[in-house]
Amino acid sequence: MGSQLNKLLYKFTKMVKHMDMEAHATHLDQRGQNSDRDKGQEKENGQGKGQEEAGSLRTKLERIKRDAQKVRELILSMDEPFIIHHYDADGISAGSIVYDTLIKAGKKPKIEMYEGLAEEDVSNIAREHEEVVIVDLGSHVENLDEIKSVAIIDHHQPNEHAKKQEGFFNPWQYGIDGTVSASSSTMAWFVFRNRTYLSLVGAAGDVQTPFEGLNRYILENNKDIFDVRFDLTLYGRESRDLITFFTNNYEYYMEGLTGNRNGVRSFLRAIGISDSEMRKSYEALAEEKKAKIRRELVKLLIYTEKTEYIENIFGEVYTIKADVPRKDVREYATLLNACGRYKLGRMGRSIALNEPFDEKSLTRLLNRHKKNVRAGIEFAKNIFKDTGQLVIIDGRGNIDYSIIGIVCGALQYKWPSKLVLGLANKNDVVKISMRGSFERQAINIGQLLSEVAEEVGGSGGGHIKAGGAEIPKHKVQEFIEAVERRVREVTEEKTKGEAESNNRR
Ligand SMILES: [Mn+2]
Repeated sequence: MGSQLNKLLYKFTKMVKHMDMEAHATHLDQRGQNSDRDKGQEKENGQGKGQEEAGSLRTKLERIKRDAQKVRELILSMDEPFIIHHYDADGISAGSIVYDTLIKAGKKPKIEMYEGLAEEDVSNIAREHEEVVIVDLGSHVENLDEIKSVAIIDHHQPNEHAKKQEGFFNPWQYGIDGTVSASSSTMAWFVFRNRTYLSLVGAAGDVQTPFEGLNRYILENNKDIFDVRFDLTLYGRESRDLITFFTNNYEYYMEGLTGNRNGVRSFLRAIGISDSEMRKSYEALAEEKKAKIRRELVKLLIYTEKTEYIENIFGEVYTIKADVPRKDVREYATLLNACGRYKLGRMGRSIALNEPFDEKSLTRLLNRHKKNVRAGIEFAKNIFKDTGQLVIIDGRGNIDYSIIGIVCGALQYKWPSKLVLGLANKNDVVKISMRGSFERQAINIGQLLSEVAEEVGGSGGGHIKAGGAEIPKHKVQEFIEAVERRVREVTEEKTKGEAESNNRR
């Protein structure tokens, strides 16, 4: 055990030293070259990971660029297009790329934000508008042909009807996975090559970091716009004070720090961070202090035997070089998501397009959001039910569906070996959110939700550690039982597998 600890310490000290060197490199290009070297020759085809796709992406890119040109021509041939975009950061970013391009081209576009697009919405739109651009929506409806002239820029898995539309542009057409490698903003960028910074803000909003595929292509080919470096990936490097930055990191539970302001304060004090520095953001600190924090965090994680977190809390971070409201692409996306969540499409687009906006009303909005989340968390703490495999937070009628996922995520650290499942009412369906941690890695939450939701006549999806679904109201009990059954199966298989490998030893 002792020698293993030394090995780990050696490995991570080297890693952190490398980071320090990188941070000290004054020449920006040098950083670029480092990351190019790591990526080998894959720069051109935009493939950071997933080597198997590498060769073909170059040919795919040719087709993508050609089709992007066609969609561009179609949209620019419209006189008064009606743009519809989804209500999250990706939808707002992609919609803003399209809107801004059309304004610059002297058109008179109208634009509106939608929470979802049902077939009756399409019919209504078709009655009032002949020229329509649908962004980050529209790949699943069956009646797009009711609209006289329509372009669809999206990354959701499309149905056959959508694929047949002339102005349809979607990464799945090229065999590219739209859940991880390209967002709607990515696709909108390929169409218009305008407002480049928004392409990856949208992708970050859809949790597509670390960037690969088409996102990587944009990153590697726009070094004047984006900066990549290796650093702490915890959320809030730019907008949170140091204490909040570590206290509110619920993604990776750190002994003595997560959820513990006093713990964080004494940790920071012990490593030589002054009280006034604690009030600053991580990004605002002097380089040597940041390096100190990184080194001490690594030590802490080694001593608390959470070494598996080290590779997760350090990674690529992406910033925008221009003067924008948030430099970090994830934090920029958070601003847009907040606007979307509170139905402030116009404000979201203003922020996306870097127009002057009312900073005060944004602060008010963010505070209102924080207050809602805090109230949701307090409520959840009192009513959660622990069923053994799952912790269920039934927020129906009490927690808004737009924050149920955040509430589950914020509390998940309390039950590191369980899955947290949240419920909230959303119009005439029930919204499900699920969060889980590393101990549950055998379960892919996105996949689980997608399968079980379908079984009960709903739909769902997501990522390994987080996912969501929408199911019919009367199917909640059936859904929960099916999830528990599935979790039990996987856990039993895993335990069996471990027992077998122990026997072999
Ligand atoms: Mn999207």
